[in-house]
This record gives sequence, structure tokens and C-alpha cells, in this order.
Amino acid sequence: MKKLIGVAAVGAILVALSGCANTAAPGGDGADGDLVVGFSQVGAESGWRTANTISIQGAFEDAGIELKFSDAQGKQENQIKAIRSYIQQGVDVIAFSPVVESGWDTVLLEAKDAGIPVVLTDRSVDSADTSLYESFLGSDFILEGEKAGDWVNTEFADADKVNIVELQGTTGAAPANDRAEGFRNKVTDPKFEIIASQTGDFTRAGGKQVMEAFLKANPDIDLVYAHNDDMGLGAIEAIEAAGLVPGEDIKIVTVDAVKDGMTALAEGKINFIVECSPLLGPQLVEIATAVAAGEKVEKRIVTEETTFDQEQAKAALPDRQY
Ligand code: GYE
Repeated sequence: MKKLIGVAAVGAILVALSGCANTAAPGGDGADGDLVVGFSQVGAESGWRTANTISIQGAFEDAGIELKFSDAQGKQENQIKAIRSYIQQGVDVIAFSPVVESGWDTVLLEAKDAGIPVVLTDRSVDSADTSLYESFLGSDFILEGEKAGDWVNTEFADADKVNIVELQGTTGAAPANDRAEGFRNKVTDPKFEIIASQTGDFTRAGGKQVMEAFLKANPDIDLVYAHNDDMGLGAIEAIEAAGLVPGEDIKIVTVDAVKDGMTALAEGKINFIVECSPLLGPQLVEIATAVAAGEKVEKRIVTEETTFDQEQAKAALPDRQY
């Protein structure tokens, strides 16, 4: 008898440790007290993304909540696969940062039918049916583009003609669409001309390559608007290789404010950065815990952010976490 109890107890511990204990509440409500969250990340394309992954993994670890994490390597099909696998495993909550905005309705409906709440993190989807997700936690990318545009208006207030090149983020991604839109909302004076615009896929190598082509085709570029720091850093390499001085001969404005970007800003190679915070982990833990418990959460939770000029970057750098 004693032996039997022993075996049963070991069995119970193994079930608890394996994280499969939530099979009692598939597509769970967290009621079994053993929360499991599945997260599908975009990839590892930028410094921002690395900081975001660390923030999310760290926050769930600190909270003692099991996080199943998968890296989609920039491919929507991989994210759809990951989400389907989380549905099959019966996780309590699914969170993901959509690579692109479109094409999510089918898989989100599958999650809804399975009774698993979905939280959008960092990037949004363009689904008309907003009941397909509980909440969207992330930045206001249109506002970020507008802040970059405001700076351009001030910086070039006395100029007669300004030739702008734009390094866009991943084609179809919410931050690429919205940062392009926000910038154009503000940069309306006819003296500004966006003479070239192309995607650099949010990577340093992409930014460098596209900037090299821009420099070859256009002898008179005044400003680079890069949708993230990494592409701006790639552009700096291309500008220097062309024998020009970044930040002086060609001004640069970017979005993110990760450490490498802030360092280039403090060194005078970038002129202005609009902050986009990757530190979404702690808030995601709160939202996931609440929706798993069936609580109502805000449909849209906007991250608070600022902007940095060169002097502000020098002051902020020593305490910058990422
Ligand atoms: O700005 C960029 C990253 O979605 C806000 O994705 C994020 C963007 C970020 O690759 O660096």
C-alpha cells in the first residue's frame, strides 16, 4: 500500500513538472493554477528584437509561469505553425508578435474556437474582427513616424529643398506601414521630397545594402529616415564607405533607441531617435495572467515612449538597459 502511494505521488509530481498538468482544462482558464503561455516571436532581426525577447523570457521566468517560446525567423508560415501547435498542446494563453499585419483570421479563429485567448504583442494585425484577440500591447507606430516628421520640420526649417531617402521596415509589417504613414502625415511641405524608399527588412545588413544603392543612384541626399536603428547603423557604414560624414553631410533619423543606436547618436553619427520600447515582458505577464483568469483587459495598451537628440542620448546612455 505504502509503495502504491509512493508511485502515485511521483506520478503527480512528474505531471506537474512536465507542464502538461493543464490537460484538465484544455484551452484553459488557468483554473488549475499551472499557467502555460505560448509565445511566437518574429525572429532576431534587430537589437530591439533581442531586447524584447530577453524582456519577455525574463518576465515569465521571474513570475514562475511556463513560457513556450518559438522563433519564426521572419516567416509568417512559421508563426501560423507555432500557433497551431500551441492550440494542439492546449496552452492557456497564446501571445505573438505578428511578422506582417495581414492573413491571420483563419488561425486566430482556430484559437478562438479552442477557447484560447490571444494577446497581440508589439505588432498588430489588420483583422476586421477584433474579437479574435483579447488585447494588443505595443507602441503607437504612427505616432513614432509623426515624431520623426516633427523633428525633420524643425531641423530643416530654413532649407529650400530637402532630398529624403527612406529605409523601410519589413514589407507588410505594422511598424513599416505605420512609420511610413506617420512620417508622411507631418512631412508635407513641398520642399521635402522622398526621392527613394525601399525595405531594408529591419536589419543592419539590409540597411547598408539599400543605402549603398541609394548613394549610387542619388548624388544629393540630405536625410535618411530609417524605420529602425539597425538599418540606420547599416546606412552609416554605407555613407562612410562613400567618403561622406554621417550626421553632417547626410542627416539621419531613426526609431527604437537601442544601445547601439544611442551610441551612434551620442557620437554625432545619427541626429535624432524616436524611442520604441522593447521592454514589454512585465506587462505581457500581467495581461496573460488576467485573460487566463477570464478577466477583462484593455483592448489596446500603448507603450510610453520619448525621443532623444544627441545631448539627451549622452545623458541617457550610462543607464540604458538595452
Ligand atoms: O522597431 C524593429 C524590429 O516591431 C517595434 O521590429 C518592432 C520593430 C522594431 O525589428 O527594430
